Amino acid sequence: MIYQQMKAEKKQLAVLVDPDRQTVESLSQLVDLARNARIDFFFVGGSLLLEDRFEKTITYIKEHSKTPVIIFPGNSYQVSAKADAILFLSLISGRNPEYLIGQQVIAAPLIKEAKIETIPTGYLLIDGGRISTTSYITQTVPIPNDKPDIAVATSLAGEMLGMKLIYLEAGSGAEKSVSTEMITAVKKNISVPLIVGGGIRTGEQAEEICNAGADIIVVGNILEKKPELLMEISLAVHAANKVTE
Ligand code: 1GP
Repeated sequence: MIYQQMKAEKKQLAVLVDPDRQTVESLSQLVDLARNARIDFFFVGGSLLLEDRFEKTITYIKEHSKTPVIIFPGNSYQVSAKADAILFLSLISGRNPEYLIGQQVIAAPLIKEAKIETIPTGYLLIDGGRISTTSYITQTVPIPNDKPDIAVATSLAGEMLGMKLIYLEAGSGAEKSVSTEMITAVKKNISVPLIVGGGIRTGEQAEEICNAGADIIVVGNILEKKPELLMEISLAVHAANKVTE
C-alpha cells in the first residue's frame, strides 16, 4: 500500500513529472537518473496538459522503473489504471467550490473504475512570490508566506476532515519555497505526513525543508532544466534522515 510507504518514519523524495514538458529522451534520462539516485516516488500530472502524453508517461515509467507512480492531478481527467495511487486533492486553502469538491465528484467514478489507491490530500497553496499556474487556473488566493497560523488552521481542518496527507505547495517554479517557519508550525500541529513542494532547486534547500519538518519533498521544475541536480537533492534528503535517526 502506497500510503504506508508515504507514512514511513523517514524523509522521502518525489520527482514530479509534467508529461507536457518531457520528450521521450528527457523522460528516459530522468528515469535513469532517478534509478541511480534512489528516489521514493514519481508524481505525474500538471495544471494544464495540452498534449496527449499523460497515459504514455505513466506507462513508460512503469515499464522502466520499480519506483511507485502517484498521480498528482491537475484536473479530474488525470486518472490512469496504470498508476499505483492518486492524490485525491482538495484545494482547502482556496474558496473555489470547483476545486474543493466539483472536480472530485467528476473524478470519483473514474478512480473507482481504475481501481487505484486513493489518498485524500489537503492541498494548500502558499504564496511563492509570483502568481502560480495553480493560483491562476483555480482562481484562488494563496496563503501569505508569512502567515503560518493560517496554514496551521487550514491543515488542522484538513486533518479533522479525514485527509491523510497535507501538501504545502508554493507553486511549480516558485521564486520562494514554503518558509521553514511555516513548515515547522504545520508539522507540530498535524499527525499525518507533510508534503512540501514548489521552487526547491538545491540540495541545501531540500535539507533545510526536511529539517524544518517536511516528510516528503517534491521537486519538478529544476530537473527539467538541470536533471543532474537530482543526485545532489536526493543525497540531501538522505542526509536529513541521518540527522533525525
Ligand atoms: C509543483 O510542488 C511541485 O506542483 C514541484 O514544484 O516544479 O517548482 O519543483 P517545482
